[in-house]
Amino acid sequence: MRLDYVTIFPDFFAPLSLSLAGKAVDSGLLSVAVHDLRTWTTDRHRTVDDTPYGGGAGMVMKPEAWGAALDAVLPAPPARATLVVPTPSGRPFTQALARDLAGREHLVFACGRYEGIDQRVLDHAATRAEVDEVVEVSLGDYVLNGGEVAALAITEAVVRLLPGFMGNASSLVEESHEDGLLEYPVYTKPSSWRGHEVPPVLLSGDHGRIAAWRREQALERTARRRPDLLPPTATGTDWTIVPATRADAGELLTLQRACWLQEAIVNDDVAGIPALHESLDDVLAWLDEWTTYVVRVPSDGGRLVGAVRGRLVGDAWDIGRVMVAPDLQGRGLGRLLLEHVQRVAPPEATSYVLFTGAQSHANIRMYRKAGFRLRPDIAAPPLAVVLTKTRSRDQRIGSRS
Ligand code: JD8
Repeated sequence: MRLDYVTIFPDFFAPLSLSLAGKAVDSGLLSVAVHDLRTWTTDRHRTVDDTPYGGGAGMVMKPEAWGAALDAVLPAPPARATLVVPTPSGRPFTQALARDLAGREHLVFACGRYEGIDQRVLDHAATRAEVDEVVEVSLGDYVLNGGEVAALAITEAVVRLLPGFMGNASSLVEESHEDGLLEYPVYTKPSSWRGHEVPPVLLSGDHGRIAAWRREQALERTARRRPDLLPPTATGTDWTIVPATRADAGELLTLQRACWLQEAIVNDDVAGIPALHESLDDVLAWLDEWTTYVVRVPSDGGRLVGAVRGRLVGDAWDIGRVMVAPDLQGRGLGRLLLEHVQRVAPPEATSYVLFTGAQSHANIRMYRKAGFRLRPDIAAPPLAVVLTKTRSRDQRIGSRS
């Protein structure tokens, strides 16, 4: 693979020779060249920027030097290169894009500064025979001062995927974002450190249990930190679980009234159901007290179709307000919400507790299927029943990470 960088700060790429790319160059896997854009300026001040047409703050990078630089750096047809342009307005850089770029022969990074590069440079590049694609890409939703840092990060993510580069290719498979989940927590010797123990399952030698535990940890961590990464359920509906915000309060109030009207009918009890008597302020108030998640359907205008909340009471994770829009019930969303709220419980929680209407047989079935058991020995609100579930020690340890 060939990598070219065009920048007004060539020294920014000195680390390339040090890092992994350096080794790849030594092993002939990679050829790298860094080019100073000012090489292609024609005035004695080596000017690369000017004021923006249409006014506004800052300066814009002029097209002439860029055009000349790309003339020189792009390969001669029929060879082609991919022009990679880091920009905050680019498509998100992902592992999938890294894999895609790693499959290409030649990448040319155009590293902008100031307010950015005159758009005509990119529009013109897209028409050139020696350019197979102009990839405008963003490293993330924050603002940097230029494209160099992004180019370095993209380089590392791409080069390490090159065949024959990573010592043991197998380790590439198990990584975050490779299987769509975040990584499970990792441990090494000593098994006890400053009063912190390694999860016993990892010392068990039982590879089946270890694999299951790691999968559970990856799911739990992803659910807590990146619910947006979680795969849609088997029903294929693009449900996305996200932390609730105060902006959700109105829709939450509407949904809970719809859901608990059903409960009131099957349990023949309107007066005794708090969810039916709450105001918007009540919902806003409990949103501050409870850890709450909502489900929205992007393909349905982001409609709020489900929710669940949890809070720690003593050492029990108190689960409540499991809501599914009436028209979407029976498709597994309730189970998904129940799994999610269990995963995000803090390590202090040694058990889960919830209650539902004594006549809410569908709910009770779902909870029992999820491992909860009825607790007639625990006092329940009028016309309701309590169910609890013990939490495994490994689940608790894992939720620390
Ligand atoms: C390229 C100029 C600075 C950006 C005015 C600050 C990527 N994830 C990312 N955040 N920022 C960049 C990025 C920023 C750049 C350039 C990439 C070229 N700037 C500009 C617009 C607002 N200044 C990036 N990838």
